[in-house]
Parts: sequence; C-alpha cells; structure tokens
Amino acid sequence: MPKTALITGITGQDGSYLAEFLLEKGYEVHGMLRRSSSFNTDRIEHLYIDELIKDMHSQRKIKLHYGDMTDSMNVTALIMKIKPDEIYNLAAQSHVKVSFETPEYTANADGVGTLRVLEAVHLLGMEEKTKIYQASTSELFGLVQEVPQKETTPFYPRSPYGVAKLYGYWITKNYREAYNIFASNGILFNHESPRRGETFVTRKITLAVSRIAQGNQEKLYLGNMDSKRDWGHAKDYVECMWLILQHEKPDDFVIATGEMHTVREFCTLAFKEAGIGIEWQGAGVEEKGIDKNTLSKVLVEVDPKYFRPTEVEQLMGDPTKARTLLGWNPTKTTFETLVKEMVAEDMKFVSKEKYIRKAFD
Ligand code: NDP
Ligand code: GDR
Repeated sequence: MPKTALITGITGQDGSYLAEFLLEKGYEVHGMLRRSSSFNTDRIEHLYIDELIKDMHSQRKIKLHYGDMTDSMNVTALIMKIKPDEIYNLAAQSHVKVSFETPEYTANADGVGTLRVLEAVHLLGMEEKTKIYQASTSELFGLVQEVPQKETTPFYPRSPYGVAKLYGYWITKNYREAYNIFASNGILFNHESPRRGETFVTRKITLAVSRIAQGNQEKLYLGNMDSKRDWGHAKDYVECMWLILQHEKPDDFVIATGEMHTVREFCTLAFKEAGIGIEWQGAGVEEKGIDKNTLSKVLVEVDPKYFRPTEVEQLMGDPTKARTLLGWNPTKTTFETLVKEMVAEDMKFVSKEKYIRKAFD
C-alpha cells in the first residue's frame, strides 16, 4: 500500500516541490486548494489533471480538495476523508510585510490554522496513524540573540507573521507532548527558487533584473538593502521536510545553509548574471545602484515603502543537528548557483512575456 500524504499549501512554492518529491517516492498525494476567482494552480499544473480531461490520461497524479486553514470543519473533514499517514502543514499567509497589514488573518491562518490540523488528528483518534510536519520559520528568532541560530536559541519574533508562527511552533510541541502525536517542527531559513512568489525579495530582484536586461523595465525599487539572510534552495529543503517525518522520533530541526548574504549582494550578483555591472552609491534611502557601463543610469533605488515597522536584520542558521541526525546535506546548492538558476529561468520567462506583449502591440 502506498503511503498517503496531505499537503496544505500545495499551490505554493514549497508545496509544489514537495508534491513532486513525494510522488517520486510513490506516495498518494492530496492537496488543499483555496477557492480563488482566478487560477492559482500554476505551480502544480504539470501534476494535476483536471477531472474533465482525466480520461485522456492514464491517471491523475495528485488529488486536490477545496479547503481553507481558517475553516475548522473543512480541515477536520478533509483529514477524516483522506486519513493521511503524513500531513505537511505548509499553508500560511507567508509574507512578513503583509502580516503587518493583515495581522488577525495571519494569526488565524498561520497560528490557529496549525491548531486546527493538530486538534483534528486528536479528535479523530488518529494520533498513532498520522505524522505531522509543521512549517516553522527562522522568523521565530527575529531579533537575533545568538549567531548562528540553532534549535536552542531563544525566540524573539518581530512581526505578526513571526508571532503567529511562534504559536504554531509551540502548539505543535504541546500536542506532541500531551497526546503523543508524531508532530515535528522544521525551522526553515529562507529558501528560494524560480517558483518563489514574485513579491519576496529574491524573485522580485531576479524578475526585475531580467526585465531591465531585456529593456522591459527601467528601475528596481527595494527596501532594506543591508538585511542579511541565509538563502537556500526550496528543492533541497522539501527533502528535509520528508526526512524529518522519517526520523525515529518527532523532534524540531533548524534547516539552513550556514551562510549569510545581504540583499545588496544578492542584487549585485543577479545583475552580474544578466551581464550588467552595478556600482553602489549613497546609503540608506539615498542608496542607488548605478550601471557601471554608463556610470549615470540608476537601475536600483531604495523606496522606504518597502521598510517594515520592525525588521529582522540578520539570520544565519546552524544545520548541524539536521546534518548529523537526518543525514541532510545543507550545501547541495550554493548561493551563486541559486542566483544563477533564478536569473536564467526569469530571463526565459521575460522573453516569453515580451513575445506575448509584441503579439498584442
Ligand atoms: P507560499 O506563500 O509560496 O505558499 C503558501 C501556500 O499556502 C499557498 O498554497 C497558499 O495558497 C496557501 N494558503 C495561504 N493561506 C491559506 C489559507 N488560509 N488556507 C489554505 N491555504 C492557504 O509559501 P512557501 O511555499 O514559500 O512556504 C511554505 C510554508 O513554509 C509557509 O507556511 C511559510 O510560512 C513557511 N516558510 C517558508 C519559508 C521560505 O523561505 N519559503 C521559510 C520558512 C517557513 P494560494 O496559492 O491560494 O495563495
Ligand atoms: P522574509 O523574506 O521576510 O525573510 O520572509 P523577504 O524576501 O520578503 O525579505 C527578505 C529581506 O529583504 C528585505 N527587503 C525586501 N523584501 C521584500 N519582500 N521586498 C523588497 O522590496 C525588499 N527590499 C528589502 C526585507 O526587509 C527582508 O529583510 C521569508 C518568507 O518566505 C517567510 O514566510 C519565511 O518564514 C521567511 O522567509 C524565513
């Protein structure tokens, strides 16, 4: 019998890579799909075959079910129907800046949403059958108390998102201890890919760089350029989610590369990959990235509208525990390879965009 997995957040960056990974392992994969007025299945379309055309294909690869993390009855009904061996709880309002504008919704979906999954497994008496992976985050560390951050570093979240995820982290641990559920937290540091949402800084940069290189955009506006992050590749990180649930006992793990770079460094490298050299001038809101060829053309400018009310200045994780206990390799993809891949994919994406635009001219 193949194992059955339920992925909440299957339409997101991580959900799509995880679905591919689990299918390759022979899992029956189910996913929670939010109703949307327009299609939100771009990242999983290659895995999903619509009911209407299923006869044209030998089999559907994944099964999608409408649902929402803010709807307890729906969450419980799905778990009752699917009876998953493993639940990967990835669904969340995952944008830190947006969480300042939608704090209550973020708490509901990201914090109480996690409780809904755990309580459903408990209510349905599935404690011995179902393992739960909780998508915890380096944003828990927030105002950093120690560098690098590890499983024992104290938490100090700096956004409604971070605080909601803090509840998710602790309620996962509490249900593990109270009801003996196999429930584990992956404390994942930033991970990116060509499938990253377009408003997160890495993808915003690689898309803009590609559009600038192909003459489709003049300038890129960014917020805090000094912010430092530990950036890995999403494809490598979903493997670790699975490893965490295959471990002999439930536990919490930091997943990171152990390397840290500034937003400015990411930006410089992305422009370089697109064949454009830039020089930085000024500081803070005065900062500008100038095209080295012309030494006058401003390609990057700081816009304070992207600053956050409270910022997480630097994050760098220590993945020793995951490396030792799970045998996970944190440096499969280097920072340079990640930037290269994202720029290369966006260059292709933007040329298609240009082609479509031309067709409508
Ligand atoms: P994305 O933003 O790409 O995906 C989020 C997913 O959650 C989407 O499928 C989205 O659906 C779904 N979702 C949002 N709100 C709800 C809701 N109320 N009910 C049901 N589904 C909902 O995030 P990532 O893939 O990057 O991240 C996955 C998880 O890991 C998130 O929980 C995130 O907070 C966490 N995380 C991410 C890190 C990263 O660097 N990427 C690092 C650490 C943790 P839709 O497509 O319809 O919007
Ligand atoms: P983060 O990712 O907040 O770390 O959360 P994001 O890419 O949004 O920001 C990273 C850093 O870049 C700075 N920054 C900008 N950010 C955005 N989005 N847009 C800009 O224009 C910009 N300019 C500078 C930010 O201030 C920040 O310091 C991500 C999400 O995936 C979370 O869900 C996840 O939990 C954490 O990573 C780990």
